[in-house]
Parts: sequence; C-alpha cells; structure tokens
Amino acid sequence: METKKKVAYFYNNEIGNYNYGKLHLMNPKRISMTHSLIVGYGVYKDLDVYTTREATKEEIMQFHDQDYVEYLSNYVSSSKIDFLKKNGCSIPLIDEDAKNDSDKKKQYGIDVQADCPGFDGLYTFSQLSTGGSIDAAHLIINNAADIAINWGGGLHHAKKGEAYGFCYVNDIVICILELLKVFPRVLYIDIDVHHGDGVEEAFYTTNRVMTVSFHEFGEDFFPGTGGLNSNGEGLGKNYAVNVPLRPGMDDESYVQLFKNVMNKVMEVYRPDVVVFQTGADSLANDKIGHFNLSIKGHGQCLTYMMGFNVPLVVLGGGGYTIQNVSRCWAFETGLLVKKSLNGPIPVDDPFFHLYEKQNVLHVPIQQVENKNSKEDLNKIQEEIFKQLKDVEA
Ligand code: V1P
Ligand code: CA
Ligand code: ZN
Repeated sequence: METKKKVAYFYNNEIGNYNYGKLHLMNPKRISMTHSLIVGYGVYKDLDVYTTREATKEEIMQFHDQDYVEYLSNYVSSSKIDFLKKNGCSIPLIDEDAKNDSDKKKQYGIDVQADCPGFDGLYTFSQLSTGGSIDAAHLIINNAADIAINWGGGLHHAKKGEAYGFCYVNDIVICILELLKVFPRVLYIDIDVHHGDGVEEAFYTTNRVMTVSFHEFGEDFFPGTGGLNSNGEGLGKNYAVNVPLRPGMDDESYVQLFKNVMNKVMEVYRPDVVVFQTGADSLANDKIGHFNLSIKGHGQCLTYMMGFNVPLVVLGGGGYTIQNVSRCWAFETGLLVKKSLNGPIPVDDPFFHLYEKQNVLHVPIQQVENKNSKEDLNKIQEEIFKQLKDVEA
C-alpha cells in the first residue's frame, strides 16, 4: 500500500503586496490568490504550513555577486527618495550620485526596458521568494517532508550579477545549491513557457545537476536561448536538456512528450531529488505565452513526476493571467496531497470579484492551431533520446 506523502507548503502574507508597477505583467498578488483558494477549498488541512522567512544576504550571495546583492539591498525608488527629501529625512547614499546610480542600474539590469523595474521592497520581495525555496530544500534534506511547495519561488532568469526577465534573485539556483550540500544528483525540470536560462547557465558545466526546460522558442520569443543543441559543456556535456517548441502546444501533445522525455531522463539520470518549476504561463490564454494547455494538462506533468517517488521541491514561476495562475497552483497543491477541489470558487474568497465572470476552477479553453506537427515533435524527442544515450554510457 502506498504511504501518505508529507507535504510542506511555504507562504507569507506579505508577498502579495509587492508591486512591479501599474503596467507590469508580473503581479505578486497571484501568490495570495493561490493561497486564498488553498484555504477556501480546505487543502491546507493536508499540508504542513510554514511561514516563509526572508533569505539572508549570505544565503543569497552563495550564487549572486556581493556588489549586485548590496545594490539590491540598498535600492530605494526615486519616488521614495523625493518623499524622504520632502519630509526632511536623510537620503540613503545609493542615490547621492545620480549618474553613478544610472550606470549601476544598467549594469545590474534594473529598469532596462522595464522588465526588471526598480520598485520599493524589491529586495524583501526577492528575500521572501528565496527564503521559501531554501527552507523547502532544508525540509527535504532533513526528511521532514517528501514534497515541499513554494509558489513564491521559481524565478529562473536571474543571473549571478544581473536582474533579468522579471527575476532579481535566482531562488532556484540557491535551492539547488543547498540540496547539493547533501545529495549527489539533482534534477531540475522547468515547464514555464520560457527557457530556464538562469538555472541552466549556473549548472552548465556540472553533471551533478541535470536541467530540463520545455519552452516556446522562435520568432524573437524571450529569452531566445534554449535551442535543442544547447546541451552543456565540459563535465556538464549532455546534462542540459532543452525542448524548444512552437506556439499552440495542447494537452495531448505536451503531456505525451513530457512523459516520454522525463521517463527517459529518470531512467538514465536517477536523481536523488527533483526541483520542479511549474510556471503557469504555459497555460492557454496567458498574456505572454502561446501554449494551449489546460490546468489539468499542466497538472498531469506534476502527477507524472510524483509517481517516481523521489523527493520533490515544487516552485512557481511565470503566469500572467492571474486568475488562471491561482486556479492552476491551487489545483496542483490539491494533486500533491491527493485531494480534489470540488465546487465553484468559494464566494467568501477575498479575491472572488476577480473570478466573478467564471467562478469555477477549470475554465474551458478554445482550440487554437498547434504549430508543432507530430513529425516535428518526434524529431525533437529522437534528438533528446540520442543525447541521453550519451549520459547512459
Ligand atoms: O521580451 C522581453 C524583452 C524586452 N524586449 C526588448 C525583449 N521581455 C519579456 C520578458 C518575459 C519574462 C518572463 C519571465 C518568466 O519566465 C519567469 C518569471 O515568466 C517581456 C514580455 C514578453 N511579451 O515577452 N516583458 C514584457 N513582455 C513586459 C510587458 C509589460 C511590462 C513589462 C514587461
Ligand atoms: Ca521552461
Ligand atoms: Zn515564463
């Protein structure tokens, strides 16, 4: 008989209050919306709920450069500086020299074309995102959980010394570095619609981490990396797996490809632990991504990985139609504790007004053209199997 898995869940009420700016697509409120559904549907009863703490500077500097972390931790927006000046408060050193500050902003990727704007609290926001992922790793290490969830994590683009693609601190890399202190082999899976470039790059030359990213690719789709033949270097050769896809991936083709690739990966790599980034921008009707997955299809990927009975860290990521993100991650929290979420969105949910037009968990999706032919997908799979044969050898 299968024993019940111990599932831990990290959340902090503050995380939903941070704001990338009015016109930005990344909205931390989706984490609070997910939490409200987890509470409203009663899923929390089957979870060990932990309040997320802020990661320390030392923890963040395990991956990121000191000068970059210092910059982030001292960041104050110009509107806040104006406010402080008006009120006769002392001004932090960081903005005394405006020219120097604008050079630094450029160097550290802040405000470049508005993907990573400077906003008040961006460092604390990143500390909360990272604290959850680090402690998720610690629970797994200490055998205190079989599965640990942090929907506030999964910010896969952040580089060692640069913010990138809505991500300032790479909580995933830091989580994996914690796991590597104890486990010989870590498998990283990324079903966000974007390539998991920051994580791939951090472990590109090691065979102790295998990274596997499924993503939309081509026609200038961000970030433009993650081609089929980017496979790692040196000791890491063949330990980076990329599954570049065209728009329109549907449940049938995506889930089948996911299962085939991951079955082979598990067979050849035999990881001690899996870190799973479950970005919800691969769902249909996302504001950035162009895949056509239903929440059930997305969730089938998670259920499939649960079946291997390897400890699992589950993280969030992208997702820009926020009602679908919260629906998806609440549903997937249910999958992880084997509890189905029944009935419409609870009327007393504090975000109920946002679902009012469709107050159900599973919204119907329109059929759109799948630009990936069966032949294309077979070719991609064949190439990946060839690559994995070399891991086996
Ligand atoms: O396309 C770009 C850059 C800006 N261009 C000159 C190239 N950026 C994308 C970034 C997407 C980041 C996704 C993050 C994640 O993988 C993980 C959290 O999901 C971008 C896009 C886009 N349509 O691809 N930025 C924006 N849209 C954007 C829109 C409004 C306001 C700010 C940024
Ligand atoms: Ca991905
Ligand atoms: Zn994304």
